[in-house]
Amino acid sequence: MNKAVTKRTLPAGIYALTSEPHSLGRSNLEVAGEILAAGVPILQYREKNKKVRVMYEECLVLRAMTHQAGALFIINDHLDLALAVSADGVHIGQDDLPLSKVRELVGPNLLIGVSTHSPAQAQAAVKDGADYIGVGPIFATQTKVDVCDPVGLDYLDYVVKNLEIPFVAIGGIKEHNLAAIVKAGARTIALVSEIVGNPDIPDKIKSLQRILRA
Ligand code: 3NM
Repeated sequence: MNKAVTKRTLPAGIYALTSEPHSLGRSNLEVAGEILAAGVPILQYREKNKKVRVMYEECLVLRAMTHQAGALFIINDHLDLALAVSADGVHIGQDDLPLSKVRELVGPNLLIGVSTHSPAQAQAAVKDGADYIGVGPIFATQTKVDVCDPVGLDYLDYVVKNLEIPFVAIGGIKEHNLAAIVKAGARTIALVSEIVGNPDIPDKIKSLQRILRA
């Protein structure tokens, strides 16, 4: 695990996710290189349609790159991959293996993040020992195909006011609505298409960081 980050914390700032289908023809490695060079503290590898061997090869390289950059490296869904490349964490959804089983399999040191879409799901994730939760989709998104309707700022507000667990706001977050998310109390903010789908990733990240700092 990244030495600067202890378990049960999540760095503030941008939480970037890969998505090669949205990356304008660029590879995950190329996109990740630009994201990490811009100082993004968390990178999640999220690919839905690649063969496991291909993902493994990519994640080996991304693990080395994130180490070099001092960023957290989290893998979506695949706990075998997370273990195989010594990622910092694994991120699971509501339809994946139960959190208690994932914890049993990965041990105490891997961060486990859980996507949640309602107060009941958030409470369950806290009770079952998640290290952080995803809170979303705040706004409509085309990036995740099987996701529920947007939960809006109300659910974010619930988490901010009622739960101690670290969380990341996600879903339809763009430069134009980022300030509203920050104002609502989010410190760590996940964006997929707004970053990987931009022709000028360094410039886009600079603009996002400016809003986060303001
Ligand atoms: N998880 P974009 S929404 C991966 O609500 C993911 O749990 C979500 O993509 C959730 O930033 C989402 O392009 C996709 O809208 C976010």
